[in-house]
Amino acid sequence: MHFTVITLFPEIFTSFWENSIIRRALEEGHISASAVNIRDFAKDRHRTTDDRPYGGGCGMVIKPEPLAAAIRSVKENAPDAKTILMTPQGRKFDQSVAREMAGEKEIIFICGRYEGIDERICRNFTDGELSIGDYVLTGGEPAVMVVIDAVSRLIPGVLGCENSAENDSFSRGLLEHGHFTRPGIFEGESVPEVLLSGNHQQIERWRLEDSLIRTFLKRPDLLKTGKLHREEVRILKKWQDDIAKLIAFQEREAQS
Ligand code: 4FN
Repeated sequence: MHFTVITLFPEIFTSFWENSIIRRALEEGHISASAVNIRDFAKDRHRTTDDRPYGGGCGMVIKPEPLAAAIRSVKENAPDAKTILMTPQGRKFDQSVAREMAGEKEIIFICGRYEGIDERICRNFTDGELSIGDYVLTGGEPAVMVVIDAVSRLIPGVLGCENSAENDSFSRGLLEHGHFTRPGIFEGESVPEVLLSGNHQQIERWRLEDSLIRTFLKRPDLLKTGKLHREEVRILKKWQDDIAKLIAFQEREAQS
């Protein structure tokens, strides 16, 4: 997979490329990535990349000519690349979008700054618009990092098998169970006993229950979209029975 980011601030990405998983993926050749400076494609004496908006108002807009030149230049070496504009107006990014994108060969991301980019670029130079969520950002760069991080780890070979993308519970639509490491007792709180038992079947069972209950309590919306395994539905049923028994007991108490 090759990622190209078109931005006014390519320096923002230098430490990102050098970081952990992305860095190893780059070194091992699973992905390649580059940041392209829009300013390098501004041909006037001052290398202007932005201008005042037609119709007035405050703020600046990224000019179309240098941005178009940057996109064309990148596409010369990547004619089949998908060009994605990062914008709050885009399709909402999530794990299923990440999975779709991991199947692409080359992706070009365009980051906005200031008030945004000229509308004619949005219309004629991009294949899609993508948003990481509903909040105000000062630029699309952090959004691109989110997307590249999430997509890269889905590319075969990028993760070791110890934390392969298939295995983690979020890829199954559940939150992660609690994690514990040494010491066994920390400031008076001990690790759940089952995790010390060495009984792997019971440990897996505890982790699944913990994942399920966390998801139910913190993010019940996640349980409405993903399909649960039979075992998971059984666990929910067990809780339902336990709660029903508690309620029945309390109602009997109230009567007597
Ligand atoms: N943001 C909203 C409404 C109006 C404007 C913004 C906003 C950066 C260039 C876009 C934001 C959020 C998620 C890119 C937000 C994203 C951006 C993203 C982004 C500078 C113009 C801007 C959604 C709060 C109603 C600034 C909300 N994912 N404008 O943030 O690029 O990718």
